[in-house]
Amino acid sequence: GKYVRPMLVLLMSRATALTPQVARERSIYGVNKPITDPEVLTDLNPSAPQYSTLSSMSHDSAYTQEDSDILPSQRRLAEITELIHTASLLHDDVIDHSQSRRSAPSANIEFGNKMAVLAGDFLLGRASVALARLRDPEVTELLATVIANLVEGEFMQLKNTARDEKNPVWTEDTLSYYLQKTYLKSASLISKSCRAAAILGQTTPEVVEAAYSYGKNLGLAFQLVDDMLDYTVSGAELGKPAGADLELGLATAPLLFAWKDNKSLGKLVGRKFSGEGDVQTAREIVADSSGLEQTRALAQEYVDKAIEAISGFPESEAKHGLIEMCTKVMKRRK
Ligand code: 2DE
Ligand code: MG
Ligand code: MG
Ligand code: MG
Repeated sequence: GKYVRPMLVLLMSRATALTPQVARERSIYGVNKPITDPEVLTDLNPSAPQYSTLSSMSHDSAYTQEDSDILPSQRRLAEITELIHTASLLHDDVIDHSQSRRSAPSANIEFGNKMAVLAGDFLLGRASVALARLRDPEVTELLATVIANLVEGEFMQLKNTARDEKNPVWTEDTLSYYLQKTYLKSASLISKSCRAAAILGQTTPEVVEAAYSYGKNLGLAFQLVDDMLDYTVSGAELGKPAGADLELGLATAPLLFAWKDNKSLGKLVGRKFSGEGDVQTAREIVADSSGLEQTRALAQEYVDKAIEAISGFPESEAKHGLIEMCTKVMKRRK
C-alpha cells in the first residue's frame, strides 16, 4: 500500500533532521543570503522545477527521486514536516537560550536571536506555500494544526500551572498536564504527519487511524526519552546542552516521577528554581529516585503501543523500518 514506506521516509527525514547548521548553508533559509536572492526565490516560483531546492535538502538515502513507492505529494509532505520541525527548533533554541544544536553552535548563537526568529518564521512561510501547493484541504488543516499545537505545547510549558506555587502537591493531573503538553510540543507533528501520509496514500480510515496512533505513541516516547537524556547524557554526547530543563525550571517526567515518590520535592518544584542550590538539590533527588527508570518504562509502553498500532500493516521492509524506528528511539543517546 502507498502509506507504509511514505511514513518511514517521513520519519527518516526527521531522524536526520535538517539542522540550523545545515539550514545556514542553504540559501532558501534566507539566513546567510537575503531572501531576495534569485536562488532563494527559485522555489517560490510555481513555474520553477518543482521544489528543486527543497528536494536537494535531503541527505537521506531512503529519500530519492527514484522511489516509486512514494507519491510526489508524500515527498512534499516529508519536506513540509521537516521545515516545520526545523522552524520549531530555531525558535526553541531562542526560547531555551541554547548554545548548541547537533554539536554546532545554534543559529541564535551564530546569528543572534533576531535572525533565528526570522529564519524560523521564514521556514513556516515556506512550509505554508508548499502545503497550499498540495491542494489537499484535509492535509493542509492537519499540518496547520500542528503549527498551532507546537505553540500551544510550548505555552503550556511556560505556564506550567501543574506546579502552581500555591498548590505544590503532586496529583494525577500533574502527569496528565505533562503528557498533554508533550503531545502538543512533540507528538502532534509526528502523529499528524503520519496521518497525512496515509491520507495522501488514499488508504482506508482504519489505516489512517493506525498511522496516527503509531506516530502519536512514537512521538510521546521520543519526548520522554529526550527528557530523560537531558538528565543522563553529557552535553558533548547530546550535541545540545544537557541538564537544561532543570536549569530552565522545567519539571519534566524524571522530576515528576521523583516528586510523586518524594513529596518534599514539591517545595522545589512549586516555584521557579531560584538558585544554583535549588537546581543541584533537585538534580540529586531525581538521580536518587526511580524517576529516570519510570520515564524509560513509560516510553517503552508507548513504543509498544506504536508497534502494536501497525501490527496489521502488510509485512515489508518499510514496516520493519517503522518498528526499528521505535527501537532506535529507546536506544538513542543523542
Ligand atoms: C523541543 O523541546 C521543542 C519543541 C517545540 C518547540 C515549539 C516552539 C513554538 P526541547 P531540545 C518553540 C514555535 C513553533 C514553531 C515556530 C512551529 O526539549 O531538547 O526544548 O531539542 O528540545 O532543545
Ligand atoms: Mg530546547
Ligand atoms: Mg524547549
Ligand atoms: Mg529537550
